[in-house]
Amino acid sequence: GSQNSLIQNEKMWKLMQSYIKNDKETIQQSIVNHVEYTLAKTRFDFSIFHAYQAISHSVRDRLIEAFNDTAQYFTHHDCKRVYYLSIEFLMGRYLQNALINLELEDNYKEAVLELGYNLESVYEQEVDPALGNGGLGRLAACFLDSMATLNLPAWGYGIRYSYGIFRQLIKDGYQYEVPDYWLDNGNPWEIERLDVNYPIRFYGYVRKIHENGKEKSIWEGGELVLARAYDNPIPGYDTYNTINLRLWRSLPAREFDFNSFNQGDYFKALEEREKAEYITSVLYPNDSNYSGKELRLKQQYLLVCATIQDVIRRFKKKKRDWKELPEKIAVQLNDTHPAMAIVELLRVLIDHEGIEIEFAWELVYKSFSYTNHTILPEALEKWGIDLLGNLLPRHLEIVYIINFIFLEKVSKKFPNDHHRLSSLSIIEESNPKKIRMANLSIIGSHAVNGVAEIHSKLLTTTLFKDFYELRPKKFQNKTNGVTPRRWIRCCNVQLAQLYTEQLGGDTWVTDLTQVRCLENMVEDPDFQNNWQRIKRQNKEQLKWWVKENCQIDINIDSLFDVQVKRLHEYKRQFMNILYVIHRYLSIKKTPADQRHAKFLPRTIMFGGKAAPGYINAKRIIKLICSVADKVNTDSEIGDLMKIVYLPNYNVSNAQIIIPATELSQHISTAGLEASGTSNMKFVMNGSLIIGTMDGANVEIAEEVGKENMFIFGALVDEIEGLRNHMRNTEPSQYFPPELNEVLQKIDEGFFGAVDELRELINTIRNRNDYYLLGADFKSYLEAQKKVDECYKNKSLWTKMSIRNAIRSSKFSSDRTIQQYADEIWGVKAFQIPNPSQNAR
Ligand code: CR1
Repeated sequence: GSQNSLIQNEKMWKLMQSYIKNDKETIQQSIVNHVEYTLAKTRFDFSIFHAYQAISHSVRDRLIEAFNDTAQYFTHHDCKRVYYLSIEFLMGRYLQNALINLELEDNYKEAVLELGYNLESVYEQEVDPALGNGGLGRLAACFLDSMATLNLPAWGYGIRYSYGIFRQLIKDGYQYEVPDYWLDNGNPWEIERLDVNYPIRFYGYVRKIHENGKEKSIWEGGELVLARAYDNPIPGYDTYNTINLRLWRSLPAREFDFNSFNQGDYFKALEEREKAEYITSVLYPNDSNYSGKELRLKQQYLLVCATIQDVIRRFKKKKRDWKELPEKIAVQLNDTHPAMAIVELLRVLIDHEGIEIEFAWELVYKSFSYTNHTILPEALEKWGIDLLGNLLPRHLEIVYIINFIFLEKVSKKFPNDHHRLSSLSIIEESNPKKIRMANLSIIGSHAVNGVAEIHSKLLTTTLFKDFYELRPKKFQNKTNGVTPRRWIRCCNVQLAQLYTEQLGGDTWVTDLTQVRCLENMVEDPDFQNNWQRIKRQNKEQLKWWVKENCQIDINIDSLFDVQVKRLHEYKRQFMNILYVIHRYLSIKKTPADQRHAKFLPRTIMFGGKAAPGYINAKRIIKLICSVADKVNTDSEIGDLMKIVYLPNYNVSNAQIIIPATELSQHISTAGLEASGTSNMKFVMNGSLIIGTMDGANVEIAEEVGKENMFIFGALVDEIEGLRNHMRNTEPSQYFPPELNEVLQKIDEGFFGAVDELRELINTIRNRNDYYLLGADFKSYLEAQKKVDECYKNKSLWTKMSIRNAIRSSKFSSDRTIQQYADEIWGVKAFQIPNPSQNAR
């Protein structure tokens, strides 16, 4: 732990009171100082990457001033704090976002230009910090931006993985995974806290002793490692507040292994120590899929244990009663991955602080709340009791105690209802027995929420029905959102400019509802022209990116049709490509001289990573690439149709792809996509949606109007019936003829790779079409037809696009976070005064 001694020296303290100025000369001097003293560069070995490093260090200095002031201010006001615990934070690049939030982009642009650099090219030098898989991790990142901007006393806690999500290469139509050692060139955005290290224990045993007639539990033995803090400043927009994302890295504990040492095995001793570093070395690359690996549980516990020590140390800084704990802290669990925090806090309170269990339990569940992100059964975490009891023996005991107390209460309310008891129990009575992390999270929290209306509703009627009947008021909805800073202001600079001009200022960046005022511009021809011009420029940029990264020339006048997201069967990229094949075959059947009249040119783009072990997802990539090969080289097709697999989809290329998209696909089987968040980003950037009534699409339709979208497919209440129908129907009768034709072509080897593509189509044939591609295919075709019709009418399309964008303000994560703050956390804003230059 750190020692809290003061800076006593007056001279030193006085010198620390001044702020760095932000005029051009001072910025230039600070950059040059970093070139000379931080990087130690000379005239003869200096690249644009070094310029990026120096510029980032100069921005970092400014961030740190605000960061330190904010932390002090929160401490001084003793505010209630929010701790957002997440196993993933998918941050994306920092530099541009930091400059925009600090409102220093123009100053730096000018300063850097005179030093010979174009700021935009400098941005491109940054690696994309990708410590997350997809929506869940990116949501956590958007939330941090909103918490900072809303001046909330909040901190994020996560893991500093040495390897982020793998880099995806596409070769011969197959995905290859390359390790992402993102720290290779250093990371100017973090502050390593050499003095913040917490011990973390694994394995060992529980010893019982008796003191004053009471039994005490002591967990000891096993292995110790250290968790070290790395702080990442998160600046708010239009505020001086800068909050913290604290990431933990594992290190060997300081005690030397004297046993091996005394036996003379020095190298063995060092080898043992190395193992400790391995714990936080790699992010598990599964999205919505539970893998059950011990190392993953170690990661989760390391995050939880270090965080709870940090939180308690901060709480105890002031002398106060334990009963104040829930008035001073709110801990949000981003899914069940950090759920052991519930048990860990209880353990510390009863075993270390000597608090009675009933009272301690009350403090715990009042402090915690839990967000569920999926109802997919394969994603639900259930740890075998052998594995858990071996790694965390005391925690297993405590889980049994919590469960016992809880079930006692339930059986008073519902006597003899064994079925109910076994579904509510934390323990699944399977062989071997398992700990259900979702049940633990619900029982240990005062609030539980889903991430879109339809999803929250499904939680209370299906997955968590029994819990809902027990405590209906515990269950809430918090529809997801995305930050307009990164997803409009940074990624679509021209659209942002248009908004600022039209609205006479840029306060829309923190109050997105203002863009609704542009409703009266929808019919304005000048406004429409500007809108089209901006979309076209964004399309140019993507065209260039595709040329650079895929060596494919795409038609700027074609409809840019995009599906980018993790590869998953429930997301139905498969259905998309099957439709593309149908379209291709239809073009081929049409006489050459009629093709251009009958078909609209389209560029269909896919992107997204498959989990390395997810065979079917990889087969879908192969199918897309095989079809792309065939179609793109078919001289009869020309630029009527191009298919592109955009490699290595991540936050920084999303910032290029999304503003350039005209149609985006969100076509999951109803009920399976909890929310989706890219749908919100696309809509904000004027893309139309083709999609099912699932997740946040439902609320997007409420906001922008169904007539401005292409909605199709079965509704959630129809799914069960359709699945039964599918299982009871002759396979040859089940698929519509258009789909049968497509499947037959694949089966014949028309696209090559026959063996694996046959395996793929067999996963939906033979009464096995779990995600109901067959049931939705027909209405998908009809929706696609409407897309073509609308796109032919350029002014209609433009108006629809404008309406989508200006009616999407609900989906700002500022709205989401304000609701969490008011309805779950009970925290208030604390805005620190903006210091006048040169005086603190
Ligand atoms: C959901 O699949 C949602 C994000 C963020 C994902 C997606 O629909 O938008 O969470 N779930 O809430 C997930 O990653 C582990 O579960």
